[in-house]
Amino acid sequence: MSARGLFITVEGGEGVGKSTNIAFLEEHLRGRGIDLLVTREPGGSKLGESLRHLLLQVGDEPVDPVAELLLMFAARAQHISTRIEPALAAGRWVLCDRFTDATYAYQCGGRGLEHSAVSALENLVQGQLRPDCTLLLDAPVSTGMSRARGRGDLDRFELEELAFFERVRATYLALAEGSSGRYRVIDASQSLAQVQKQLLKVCEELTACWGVRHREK
Ligand code: Z5A
Repeated sequence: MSARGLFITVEGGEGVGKSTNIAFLEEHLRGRGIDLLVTREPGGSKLGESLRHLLLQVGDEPVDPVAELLLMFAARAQHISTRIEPALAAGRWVLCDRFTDATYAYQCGGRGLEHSAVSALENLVQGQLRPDCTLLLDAPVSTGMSRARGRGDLDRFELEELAFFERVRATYLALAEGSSGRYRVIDASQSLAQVQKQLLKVCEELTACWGVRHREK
C-alpha cells in the first residue's frame, strides 16, 4: 500500500498570485516525479464547479451570508469525496487553490459569521481531513487588487469594498499566527522570481517530509 499523499493548500487575497504560483509549483513538483492532483475551491468536482458559478455570478438578489457559507461547504463535501480523498488515499499529492481557511477568511473575517459555525461545518464535512501544509501568499490588499483588476469583469467577491479585503487579509494572518506550524507565509509583494524562490524552499521541505513518510510506511 502506498503512503497517503500530501495535501497542500494555497491561500491569500485577491490577485496575490495563487493561480500563477500553483502553475509554477505544479511544473516543479511534476518535474520531481510527484503524482499530483491540482484543483480548486469553490469547485473541483462537477457539482462544485456548478456551485462555483452560482457563488461568483453577480445577480440582482443579495446572497445571504449563511446561504453562501452552506454552498461553500456543499461544494467542499462533493470535492472531498469525489476528488481529494481518493487522490490522497492513492498516494497522490493534492495541490488545492483555496480550502477551508478561505471560509474563515471570507465568511468569518469578511462577512462577520461566527468562527464556531465554520468550525462545526468543518468537522461535519471534513472529519479528520486538514491540509498538511498551507502556503499563504500575503501582500497588501492594494497590491493584489491592482494586479487582478486588469482582467475585465469583476465577480461577486471582487465587487466588495477595500475594508472587506483588509479584514480577509487580517484573518488569514491571524490564522497563520495561531496555527501549529501548518502555514508557510510567503511575501507575495515581491517580484515573481523572489516569490518563487521562497516557494522552492518550501518544496524542498515538503519533498523531504514526503521521503520520511514513505520510509515509515
Ligand atoms: N471564497 C470564499 O469566499 N470562501 C471559500 O471558502 C472559498 C472561496 C474557497 C473565488 O476565488 C472567490 O471565492 C474568492 C474567495 C471566495 N474571491 N475573491 N476575491 P478565486 O481564488 O478563484 O479568485 P481570486 O482570489 O479572485 O483569485 P485571482 O484573482 O484569480 O488571483 P490569484 O490567482 O491570486 O492571482 P493570479 O491570477 O495568479 O495573478 C494576478 C496577476 O498578477 C496576474 O497578471 C499575474 O501575472 C500577476 N502576478 C502574480 N504574481 C506577481 C508578482 N509577484 N509580481 C507581479 N505580478 C504578479
